[in-house]
Order: sequence, then C-alpha cells, then structure tokens
Amino acid sequence: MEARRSGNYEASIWDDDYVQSLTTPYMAKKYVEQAEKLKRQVKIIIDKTEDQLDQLELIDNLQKLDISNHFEDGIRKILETIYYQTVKYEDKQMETDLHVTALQFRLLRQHGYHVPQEVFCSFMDEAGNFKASLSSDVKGILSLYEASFLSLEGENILDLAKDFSTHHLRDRLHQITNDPSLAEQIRHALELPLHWRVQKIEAKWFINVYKTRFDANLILLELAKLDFNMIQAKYQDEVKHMSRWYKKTGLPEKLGFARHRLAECFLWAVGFTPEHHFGYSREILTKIAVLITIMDDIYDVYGTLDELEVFTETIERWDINGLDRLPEYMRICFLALFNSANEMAYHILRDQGFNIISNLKKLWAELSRAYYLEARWFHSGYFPSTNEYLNTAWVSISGPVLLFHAYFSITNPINKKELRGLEQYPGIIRWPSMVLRLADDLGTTSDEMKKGDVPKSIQCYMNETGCSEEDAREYIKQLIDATLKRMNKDILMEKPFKDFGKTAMNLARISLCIYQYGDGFGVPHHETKNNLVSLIVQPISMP
Ligand code: 0FV
Ligand code: MN
Ligand code: MN
Ligand code: MN
Ligand code: MN
Repeated sequence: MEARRSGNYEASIWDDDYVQSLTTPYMAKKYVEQAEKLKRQVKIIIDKTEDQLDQLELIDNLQKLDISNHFEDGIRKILETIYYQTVKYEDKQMETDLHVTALQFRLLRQHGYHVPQEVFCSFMDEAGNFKASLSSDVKGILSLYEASFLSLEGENILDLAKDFSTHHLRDRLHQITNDPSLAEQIRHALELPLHWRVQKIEAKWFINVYKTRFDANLILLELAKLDFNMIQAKYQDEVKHMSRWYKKTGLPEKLGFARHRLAECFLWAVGFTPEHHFGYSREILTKIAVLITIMDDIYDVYGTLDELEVFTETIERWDINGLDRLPEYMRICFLALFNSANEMAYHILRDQGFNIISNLKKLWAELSRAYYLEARWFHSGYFPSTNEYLNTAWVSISGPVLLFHAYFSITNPINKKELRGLEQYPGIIRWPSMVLRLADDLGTTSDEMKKGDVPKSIQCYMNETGCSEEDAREYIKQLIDATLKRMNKDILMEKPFKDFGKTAMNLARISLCIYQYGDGFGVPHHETKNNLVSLIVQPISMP
C-alpha cells in the first residue's frame, strides 16, 4: 500500500474556547441610537457640502472610513451631477489640478461611470509623457497612482500614469525624512492600491491616519469608530456560532491530517461579503471554505489515488448511497459536505421555491474532477504547460464554488436567466477565481513544493520557458494585473449584477490581502492573525 503523506500543518490558534471567550460592549442598544444620530448629522454635512473638491474628498473619506454604505443615495446624486456637469460636457476647469482630476476619475469609475482616460492628457507633454514638473505635487501623484488602478486593458495613458506615479512615489519615499505620516501613506499605497484593498481592513488603518489630520471631521470619525465596533460585535457573534458548529461536526478531531482554519475562513467570508445584512452569506461561505480546505488536503496530501477516484465518483454522483464505498475519513467529510450543501439548498427552496441542487451538484463535481486531475498529474510526475495548468487551476482553487455560493446566499429572488448566464462562466466568475489562484500560488508554492504537490503556475512557467523563479513570479504578478483590468471592464464598467458585482470583486481583494505576505491562510501566525484580531477581537477605543 502507498504510504500516506501528512501536511504537518500547525494547529489552529483559534480554538473554540478562545473564540467563545471573546466579548465586546458594542452589542448594547444605546449604540444603535447613537449611530443613528451621527448618521443624521453626516447626512446634513453631505447636503451642505457644495464645493466640488470638498464633495469629492468627503466621498473619498466616507469610503475609506467604510461608512459610505449608509449614504449611498447622497453619494450617487453628487457623483451623477459631477459626471454630467464636468465629464460629459468636458468642462475644462477639471484639467488643471492633478489631484482633482485623478480623484474625480477614480471615484466616478469606482461607481461605474466610464470617464475616458484622456482626461489626463493635459498633464502630458508633447512627447506623450507625464510632465516632469508634476513631480513636486505629491498629493496629485498619489491620487494619480490610485486612479491608475481603475484602468482597462489597452488604456496606455493609464499604464503610463501607473509607471510614472509609482516611480515618483518610490523616489519620494527614499527622500522623506521629516514627514513620517506622508511616508507611511506612500508606503501603504505602494504596497497595495486602494481599489484592491479590503474595505473593512483598510478602514481600521485609515481611521488611525484620519484622526491625526488637522482638518479631520470629528462626526465622521466618531461614526466610523462606532460603526466598526458595532459590526465587530456582530462578527464576533457569528464567529462564535461558526466555531461551535465546526466543533460539533467533529471534523477537527477526526481529521488530524488536515488544516483546520475556521477563523481564517471566517476572515475570507468577511472580506467577501462584509455587509451587515449578509450574515447568512458569511455563515454559508465559512462553512464551505472549511470543507473545501479539508477536501483540498485530502486530494493534495492524504488520500491515495485509488481512494481519490472513488471519492470523486461519489461527489460527482452526489450519491449518499455510495458512502460505504469510502474509507472512514472520506465518509465523514462527504457527509458533512452533503449535509451543508443540501441545507443551503433547503433554505433557498423554503424561501424562494427555487431548487439549486443540480447547480450545487455540478459545482462540487467540477471541483472534485479538477482536484482529481491535479492529483493524477502529481502522482505521474506530469508537467502541464502554464495554460493547461491554469485551465484547471482556476477551478481547483474553488473560485466558482465560492462565487456561486456567494451569489446564492446574497440573492433573493434568484433570477433564472441571470443564473443561466453565470453558468457560462463569464468574467465575473472567471477573473476573480483566476486572481485567487494566482495569488495563492505566489503565497503557497514554496511550502507546497517542499511537501510535494502538483507543479503550480510558477513551476509550470519555469519549466516551459526555462526562466528563473524570480522571473516566473514577476510573470504571475503581471497576469494578476491583467486579470484585475479585466475585472474592471467586465464587472465595474459593464455592471452585469448589482450586489454580486461588488462581492465578486471582493473575492479578488481578500485573496490579494491573505497572500500579500506569503501563506496567510495555512500558516496561523501571520498578518492574517493581526487582521483577525483587528476585525473580531479588539474594538477601536472611543472616549
Ligand atoms: C488554498 O489552499 C486554500 F486556502 C483553500 C483550498 C481553502 C479554501 C479556499 C478559500 C477559503 C479561498 P492551497 O494553497 O493548499 O490550495 P491549492 O489549490 O494550491 O492546493
Ligand atoms: Mn446556523
Ligand atoms: Mn493544497
Ligand atoms: Mn490543491
Ligand atoms: Mn496553493
């Protein structure tokens, strides 16, 4: 018999006793009233702000503080007015101040308005380069940098803007000696642009920056802190519920070979569907993410090829009668999956009279087939081409499964026509999954190759081109950038779905965040731990 491998994964640092011990005072009713009062005050501030730059900066601050969701109507009205007054009718005034132009460009595109890249032409010289004289305008360059990530494929002015601003910000960072706050802002921006950051995690960082500003609005600041602390109370409640569920499944105890990452999966879910009213979605996404993690370890590490064949068949048939053909450890995993998936289908059938069993069956079958194909590649020592690998790998990272579960859990009523469209795997499914795969490969490959795993994108590309690992990593980063541009086009500009568009983009955001410094999912002591502490453990102190 083939010897079993083990992942030798570290134990979870979020055991159930610890999770259940979390507390926060921000559950109390009085805070709801306090927040409502502050929201009324902010509404007045929004209505009273008339100068265009002030309006843009206000919206930018509301978004960075992650309280813009409370003021969607007011924000939409302002941006619509600005779009029709200045962009559509090409009012020249906007093209003299780089900060104004860039901020306006970014905010409008973030909200789905197609502002042409040519608004930046007046900042370029005859040779088609950004004017060197701009380099003293750090604020403008920072705004240009952030705006450049709203680009679509082929927009060469925005590509130039990205190069130009990145270059100048890097230079500036080395020169700054007397302004630590500016240096930190530049460092933060260069690390990851605003457009691709997780809004909730960004809020915690930005609240600290904002409160030191001499012109900070204290009402905005107070609402941001209170809102953060109140939603944290909700997240805390949810993660406790999830942790109890996971413990009760018995899976952490019975399947010692696998990663058990309940809290980390919850962080994925929060990044994915952070909204207050999407608690059900976070529950579903957390549950399926922990099950996917276990399945992935079964296919990658623990299962023998013969067992994996039967496992795959059982999942493909979605057949509870096949349970006895499976070894014990697979039985409990399959039944947990079967029950969780069917439970969600039951909820949707109950609430909407809509049966999604065949969709779920198809999604899990496809994921299992992708896992199984990779396992066969590994066991036979096969090296796919980069393309062949990616054709399977964007599925085997579980992107489609995660995205469809997000769609089903935030959409009511589910629209048959829309669902049929999604089943064709348009960009909204394909691109976020691809970003997840590529980011995961950058973050996890080093350990995977040590433990033994199918060649990932980096190895495939090295094998295909003969390049160094460093060059291959650079190539993968470029692929991520290109995919993010496709997301801007297919999701942001074409707006095929309302809530789901934002959610799908969030999958890319949380992926970039988790794998920013390596394997932030599998390795427990990591930046992920800080993010979890920040999001679910520690409230922001309030006077
Ligand atoms: C990736 O692990 C990972 F995080 C998985 C499979 C958990 C479920 C997915 C999410 C919560 C996004 P790993 O790097 O081992 O995956 P691959 O596909 O590279 O084996
Ligand atoms: Mn429940
Ligand atoms: Mn794996
Ligand atoms: Mn895998
Ligand atoms: Mn991986």
